Amino acid sequence: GQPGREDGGQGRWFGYDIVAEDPETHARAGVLHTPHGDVPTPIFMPVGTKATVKGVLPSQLEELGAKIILANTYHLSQRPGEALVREMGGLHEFMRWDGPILTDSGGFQVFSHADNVRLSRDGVTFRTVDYDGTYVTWTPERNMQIAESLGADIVMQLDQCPGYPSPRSFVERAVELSSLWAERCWQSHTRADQALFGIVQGGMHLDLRLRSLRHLEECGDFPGYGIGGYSVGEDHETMFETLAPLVSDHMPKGKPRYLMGVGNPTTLVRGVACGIDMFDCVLPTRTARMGTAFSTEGKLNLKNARFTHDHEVLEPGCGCPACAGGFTRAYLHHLVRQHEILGATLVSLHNLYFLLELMRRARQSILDGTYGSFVRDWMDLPVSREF
Ligand code: PRF
Ligand code: ZN
Repeated sequence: GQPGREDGGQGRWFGYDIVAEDPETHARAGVLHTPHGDVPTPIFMPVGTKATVKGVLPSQLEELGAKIILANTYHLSQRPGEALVREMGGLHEFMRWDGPILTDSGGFQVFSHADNVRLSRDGVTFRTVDYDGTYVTWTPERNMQIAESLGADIVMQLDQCPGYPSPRSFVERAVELSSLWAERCWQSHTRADQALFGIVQGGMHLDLRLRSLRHLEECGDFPGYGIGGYSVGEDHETMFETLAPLVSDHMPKGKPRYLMGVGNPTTLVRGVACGIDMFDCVLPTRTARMGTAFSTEGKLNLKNARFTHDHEVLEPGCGCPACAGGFTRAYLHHLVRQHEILGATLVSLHNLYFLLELMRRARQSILDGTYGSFVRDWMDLPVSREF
């Protein structure tokens, strides 16, 4: 059980209010209440895996309008270790970001960063390839302990995310394990100032997705749900075939829905239409470090020689520090080619702003009841064909 969960009144430490529903689509605008402040939804959450959104100051994140950021339990438990973070006053204090933070369990990172991964009903054992190569065993209880030491506002259950394609029996087993772990995370989670989200798995099988959701609803009263196991190699249409009915017909309406690891602008626009409230992805910052900027014209690969003499900013009219500051594509082309740190920072700021602003505009259009035409307008832009 979770102490403090009963308080459903005003001033509660966690809760979700729906403010408006779009008449044409399943989109909703809401407010997520956390101990570190309110989060308007739909929202994009910048990723700060190792307790830093790479190359960007917390004050700059605030300036961009970021309301909540991510960090990762797997990486932080390896370095500097959750004990150190706790000793330093918790994640907010350690990284000097006083807004809401969500930590992912690491259930996903284990499969992408570790090797010799062994699964059992009791948890997961793996070798930490990118750190010291030692073996680590995580039970759901141990994973919750780490999450509680880090002290984020929202924490995710330990889960297993199968790749695509995977045999149905493999996905079924992942649903079983994730359900079992959800229950043990729920039972062992003790921090009253932290919301624990369950995660729906089930690959591209709607019946397995529904089974996963039902298990979660049976094992606890999760204040929100992650939707994992998408954007793992499938194409857009395959993804929306099961995602759309799962979210709009089956997920409980009054709780936030978080589509994990998805940051493609077109998927955000379409996901919001299905009723998704939260997104995160390394895409804006990772592509920025490789010299690629988002724009309504499509992706701009700034390394390309065609930008050598380009006097334009990345996106005319954009309010980000790179564009509003007048930094030209020619200058960014130069910085990126020379591997100058400022190039990565400026393009990261622009790309993050692009997704944050996209979700702000989406939210406004839901409030106006015009989200259907917002989606159609987006799909007419060249950028929608590139992402
Ligand atoms: N599970 C967890 N984190 C994730 C995913 C998942 O399935 C994904 C899949 N797109 C990204 N991040 N715990
Ligand atoms: Zn910009």
